[in-house]
Amino acid sequence: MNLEKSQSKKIFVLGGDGFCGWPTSLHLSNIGHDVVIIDNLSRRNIDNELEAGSLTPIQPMGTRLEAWKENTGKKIGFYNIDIAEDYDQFLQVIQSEQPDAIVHFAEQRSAPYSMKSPKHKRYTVNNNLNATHNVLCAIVDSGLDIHLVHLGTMGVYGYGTAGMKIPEGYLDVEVQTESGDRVEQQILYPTNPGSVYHMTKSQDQLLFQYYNKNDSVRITDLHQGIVWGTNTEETKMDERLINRFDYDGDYGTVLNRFLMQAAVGYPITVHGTGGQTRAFIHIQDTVRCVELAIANAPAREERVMIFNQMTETHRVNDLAQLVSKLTGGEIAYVSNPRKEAAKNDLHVKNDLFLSKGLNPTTLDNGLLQEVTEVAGKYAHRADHSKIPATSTWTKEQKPGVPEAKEESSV
Ligand code: NAD
Ligand code: USQ
Repeated sequence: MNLEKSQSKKIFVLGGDGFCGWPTSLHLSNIGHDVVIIDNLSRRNIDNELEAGSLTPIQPMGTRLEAWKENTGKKIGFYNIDIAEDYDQFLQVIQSEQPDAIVHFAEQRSAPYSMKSPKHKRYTVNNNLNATHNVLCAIVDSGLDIHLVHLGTMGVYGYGTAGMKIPEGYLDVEVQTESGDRVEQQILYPTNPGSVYHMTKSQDQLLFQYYNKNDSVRITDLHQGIVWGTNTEETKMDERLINRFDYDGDYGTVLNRFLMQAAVGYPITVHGTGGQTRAFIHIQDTVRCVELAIANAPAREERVMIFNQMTETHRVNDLAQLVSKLTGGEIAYVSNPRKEAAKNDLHVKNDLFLSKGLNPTTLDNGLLQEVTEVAGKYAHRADHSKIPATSTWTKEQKPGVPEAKEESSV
């Protein structure tokens, strides 16, 4: 599908080298937007720090962009800028390129990494809050009317409610005044983050609320669930366009870890009893949601628009059982390295994206394909010693290492 010329926009993708940012950049370029990636490649440096890499063989940025041009004839721009640190350079690029929209993925996104040590906690807070604040400040400083689309998380809500569905950002409340009258209001849903990383996303929300109120910045905040899958229509075009697949104990997310563990013959690591329920979305739907968010920008005086970007909820143990049934993989119930509720129910509203035309990819039609086409194909690249989740939330928690592996690693 190609956009009409009048609908084509200049779009900055901050964090466009990452797991969500790369396929989003390709998709937006493919449908006819003029895309510029800004990324400081910090995620690749963290791979070096952790001595863990993507299961898939991702290419350097130059090779990626060249391959995109060869396959489609389209050019994507790239600037290596740390948006948390290099404010002046970032502002200058905004002023010279004049984007219509900025999609902001550029944060440290792993909860376990953010809990590893005081150094990692402080890096995550400094990087994420300064990055988001610099983006907002630069938009106002530039004097341009730029629509900001930010990738937030379902984790800002916490994962439980009083029994109702989690609304899209705002909660209806009724308060009693001094005179006894009852007044109805809508407030930002109270945050309840479960890690330093999730806490930074809660604080991002306040930055958005403030800049929206004070400077009328047009903002869409996407409260995204856990992303699974690897490739999209665009990243499948050429092996050099392949997306990253994280499986290590810090950056690997639960469903992709289970698929990879089953494919390489490692036990499927369920933390605790696996009673945790979480929201999920396939990477193909992530890129489509960002497209829809850009096409449905709020008006200048409108409050921050919040979408719940998820398509299904699942209990961790049910996912492990499903993957085990599909692949014959063995399940290991390991110690939970996180301080989190052992069990929760989760019901979420996602009417906004469905009403705008999202047609979700569900687990039933993508799971097995993912195991065979990605996890199985690149199983030989896996470093099994990087699989266990060893970053603990407090000194009381123990790493999530399967028993037999614990013995063999001593
Ligand atoms: P990622 O780590 O793969 O990508 C983030 C990118 O941002 C990296 O390429 C990194 O180099 C870049 N970056 C970080 N700090 C930067 C800075 N200061 N300046 C410039 N670039 C910087 O993460 P991802 O999985 O693609 O996640 C992207 C966003 O989506 C994150 O904000 C995350 O919180 C959110 N999100 C991700 C998931 C998921 O399951 N992956 C789920 C919900 C929300
Ligand atoms: N889990 C296991 N076994 C594993 C790995 C994880 O049981 O091997 C459990 C965790 O204990 C947790 C759940 O699975 O209960 C989800 O963990 P996760 O690592 O898949 O997800 P999370 O830490 O919440 O973070 C990821 C992304 C983050 C994003 C968030 C969306 O890394 O960027 O914001 O998903 S959400 O979970 O909806 O907040």
